Amino acid sequence: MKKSLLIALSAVLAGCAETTRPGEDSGGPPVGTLTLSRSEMVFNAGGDVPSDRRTLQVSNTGEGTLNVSGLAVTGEDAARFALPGVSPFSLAAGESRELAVTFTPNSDADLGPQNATLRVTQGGEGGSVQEVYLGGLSVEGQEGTKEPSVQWIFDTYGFPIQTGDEDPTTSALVEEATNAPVGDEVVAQTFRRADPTQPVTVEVLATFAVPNVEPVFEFGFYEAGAAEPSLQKLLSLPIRPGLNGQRLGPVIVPSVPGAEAGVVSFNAPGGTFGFYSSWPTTRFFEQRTVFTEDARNTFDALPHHVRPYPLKERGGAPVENAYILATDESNRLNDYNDAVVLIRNVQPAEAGL
Ligand SMILES: [Ca+2]
Ligand SMILES: [Ca+2]
Ligand SMILES: [Ca+2]
Repeated sequence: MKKSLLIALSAVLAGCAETTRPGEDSGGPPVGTLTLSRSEMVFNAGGDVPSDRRTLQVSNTGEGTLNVSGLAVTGEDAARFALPGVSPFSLAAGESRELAVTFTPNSDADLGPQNATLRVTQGGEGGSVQEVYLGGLSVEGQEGTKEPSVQWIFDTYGFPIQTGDEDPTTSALVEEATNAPVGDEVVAQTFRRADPTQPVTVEVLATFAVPNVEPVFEFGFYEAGAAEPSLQKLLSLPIRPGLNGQRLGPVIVPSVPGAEAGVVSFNAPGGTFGFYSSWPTTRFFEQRTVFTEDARNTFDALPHHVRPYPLKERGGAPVENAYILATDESNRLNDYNDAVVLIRNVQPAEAGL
């Protein structure tokens, strides 16, 4: 009785294994599916931070065993990136593993953006490969003129956008303060939602600001037109971990529900709106708020403190309805690297007040 039950069960199991599912080779056992948590990773190091370490999650979202047979960094600056202590490994169905990836610039000799590619190979010889873009920014140090230029920040992400900086090796975007657009910048001080059925998303690409006052900054939107704008906070940027206020891809604390992987979504108002950042530091100024609308930046006679750049993909193609806002929170250094924020699903509404 028991024996026949076992045989019957074995037959059922064998039947399952032999079932062909859509997308699988007929007749083979179920295979693992390699899923990576990100397709790009950015790093910055230099000054007080000799090396930067970030994590990549590797998951097996298939139904069989996943064999990760190769992890290789290739490209011109491959030697700056490493996966310490990692060798080929297997994951059972549904398992995942965090991999540490490090960026360690060589010396002051290679300041600036450095790029490589992480290739993750699944299976045996001729197995499928997935790639992760690696961008590392080697900085001279922290704060003041040791910070990187916005051009180097864009270059590290691989975005082929010209900021208009005549010398990307120095932190200042413009040598002389000006209200005029520079480089690929466009005139856009207020915005509308582009696709009204989709949310607007906000992602902090970088911040190089005063790093030791909590929070480094807050960021949000407001409906345009009111004399006293009602500020709607979307996120704040904590001073930790590490020097989070001097960082590419910093950690954020969302103020609204529905944030995923550092991207905050919100349902923008039907009319026009602007974006703001608030800076609590009293070291150089008193708790200032900086607006995309020049006319609201009454702290400066030259009030153009947010420069919008249309996003371009790594291959050079423009990305519709996506803009990077480069903000300068003071009128000391003209660096515009204090908050570099990517906004998607917006269109410029008007040139300004
Ligand atoms: Ca410069
Ligand atoms: Ca600044
Ligand atoms: Ca700065």
